[in-house]
This record gives sequence, C-alpha cells and structure tokens, in this order.
Amino acid sequence: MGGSLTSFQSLHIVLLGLDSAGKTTVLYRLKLNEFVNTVPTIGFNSEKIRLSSAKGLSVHLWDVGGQEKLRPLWRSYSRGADGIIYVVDSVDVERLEEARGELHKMAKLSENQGAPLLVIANKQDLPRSLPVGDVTKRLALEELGPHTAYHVQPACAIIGEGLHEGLEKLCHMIMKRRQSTKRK
Ligand SMILES: Nc1nc2c(ncn2[C@@H]2O[C@H](COP(=O)(O)OP(=O)(O)OP(=O)(O)O)[C@@H](O)[C@H]2O)c(=O)[nH]1
Ligand SMILES: [Mg+2]
Repeated sequence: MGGSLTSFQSLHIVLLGLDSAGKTTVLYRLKLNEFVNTVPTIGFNSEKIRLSSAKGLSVHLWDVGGQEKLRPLWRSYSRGADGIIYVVDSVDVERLEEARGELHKMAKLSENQGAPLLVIANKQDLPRSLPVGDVTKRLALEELGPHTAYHVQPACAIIGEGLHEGLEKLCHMIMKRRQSTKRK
C-alpha cells in the first residue's frame, strides 16, 4: 500500500480503554449517528465506517472489552493497527492512574511503537469531568516519546460531540506517518 490515502483504503483502528470508559458508545455513535444503550463488552465489536471528509477512505474500528480480565486481548487487536483510540472517562478520576498504566503498557509493545494515538477525554457533559489539560497530564502523554503522535479530544459520546473531529485528526496523523515512512 502506498503513502497516499486517495482511493479506497481502509484503516485498521482499535478502540481501547478501561471498562465503562465509553468505547462501545463511541463506536455506535460513529457508525449509526445515534445513541445506543450498551452492555459491557465481552469480546469485541467491529464496524466499518466511511469517512465523509476523505473520499474513498474508510476505517475499520475494533472495539475491545476493557474489563481487567479482557485486557490481555488488547495486544492481539492492536497488533499492526494503523492507529489507536484510547477512551477515558473524564469523571472517573480515581481510575485515571490505572488508565495511564494500561495505556503506557500497550504503547510500549514493540508492534505498537509509533502508532498515532487519539485520546478521547469522554463524558465531558458531566459536571465534574476533568478538562483535557488535566487528562493529558495525568496520562503522562509526553512520556510516550517523540515518535508517538497524539491528540487529546474532549468529547461526549452519548451525543457524539467531538468524535468526528477526533477521528479526522487521527486519520491525519496516520497519513503523515505513512508519508514519512515512505520517504525513508
Ligand atoms: N454521561 C455520559 N455517559 C456516557 C458517555 N459515553 C458513554 N457513557 C455511558 O457510560 C457507560 C459505559 O459505556 P460503554 O460504551 O458501554 O463503555 P465501554 O468502554 O464500552 O465498556 P466495556 O465494554 O466494559 O469495556 C454507559 O452507560 C454509557 O451510556 C458520555 O459521553 N457521557
Ligand atoms: Mg464496550
């Protein structure tokens, strides 16, 4: 596959994050453009989505369960992914440290090194949600190193706010990375 994303390419993007962060809500909001009442994911969900902004480009999203016993599965779903979406619950401050640990563990895997990262600071509709700046600090994103491009997007998955914007930023980072690896 070439470095340009002009025609009929499909990007492999994985949705990860702790249980109840809102991954499945994000997935179906993007796919169906409506709110879907979810149950905890045991295993995974997968949907293909066409991007309206970039002709011929579609993304294949893999949403994997976030419960502790399911997290060992993250590795096989993220292997070879073009990009990673990491969803965090911006209200669940007590578990942000756990979220940071899981994120860094996954980003350090050799097969994921350098895969662009979109962090969705979800549930911004709730009154005590942490602002994106605080989420960025608590996840220690700058420690991921210079080879991992990332963007932190404030969002509310139940109404869909911020999701398309975030996904577009992620696709843009993926394109840039492909172009630079092609040059090398
Ligand atoms: N207030 C609010 N609630 C949300 C938002 N996004 C998701 N939720 C709720 O959070 C709960 C968990 O959402 P899920 O999408 O099932 O979470 P998940 O990350 O897929 O969880 P697992 O499948 O267990 O890993 C549900 O009750 C959602 O309706 C949001 O932006 N705001
Ligand atoms: Mg789920």
